[in-house]
Amino acid sequence: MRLVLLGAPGSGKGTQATCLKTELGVPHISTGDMLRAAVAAGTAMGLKAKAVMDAGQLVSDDILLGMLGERLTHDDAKAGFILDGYPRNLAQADALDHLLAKIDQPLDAVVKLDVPNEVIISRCEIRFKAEGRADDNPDTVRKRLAIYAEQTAPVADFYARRGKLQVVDGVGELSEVTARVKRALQDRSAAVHG
Ligand code: B4P
Repeated sequence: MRLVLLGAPGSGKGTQATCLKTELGVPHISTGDMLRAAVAAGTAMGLKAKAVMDAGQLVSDDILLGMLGERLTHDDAKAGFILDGYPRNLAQADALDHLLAKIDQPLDAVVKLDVPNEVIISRCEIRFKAEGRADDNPDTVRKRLAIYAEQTAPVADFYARRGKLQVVDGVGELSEVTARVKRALQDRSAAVHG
């Protein structure tokens, strides 16, 4: 299963990927986690990315594509993956298409988690108080939501035009949302395989 989870920052992509990865038997590849690991390791790329992330902006497409291309060569990704946080703009969506065509591993499904902005702001505020992630402070979350609306929302249309997009209500108990995503994947599989 090669799955992309789309959704605004704080919509629960990472949370749902963690719930789904064992069941689907594929790794959870989060570009946000990879960038935070690079920041924590103090690499040159991490230091460059930190300021951008703390300000709620997107890190450069070149850095992301290099990082993701390398990650997809790992053995565990041969069986598929749940991609969380990528693509975040149309250039990244295009780059992903080319990358996957080159390794002959097209996407099976794209699921978007739909969550209203006010719910997102309150979720991130809770995490900000608990974990102190700089990009979770309410002003930065609003900035991230604006960037999402401008740059990432068109990615959903990109996949809708290819007949790959499914939209799932991301509000509710974690297990409820997981069940909705699983149902969407089953529907998709039934539609493709009959
Ligand atoms: P991410 O790490 O991707 O952002 P995130 O806000 O953590 O998103 P996610 O949707 O995974 O939310 P989560 O499950 O954690 O990106 C961080 C930054 O990295 C970006 O701003 C950017 O700078 C950079 N970056 C990453 N990818 C990039 C790319 N491709 N290009 C350029 N830059 C990139 O959930 C959020 C909170 O809600 C959690 O506290 C969770 O517990 C809670 N929650 C989840 N589901 C819930 C539910 N059903 N009910 C109640 N609470 C819930």
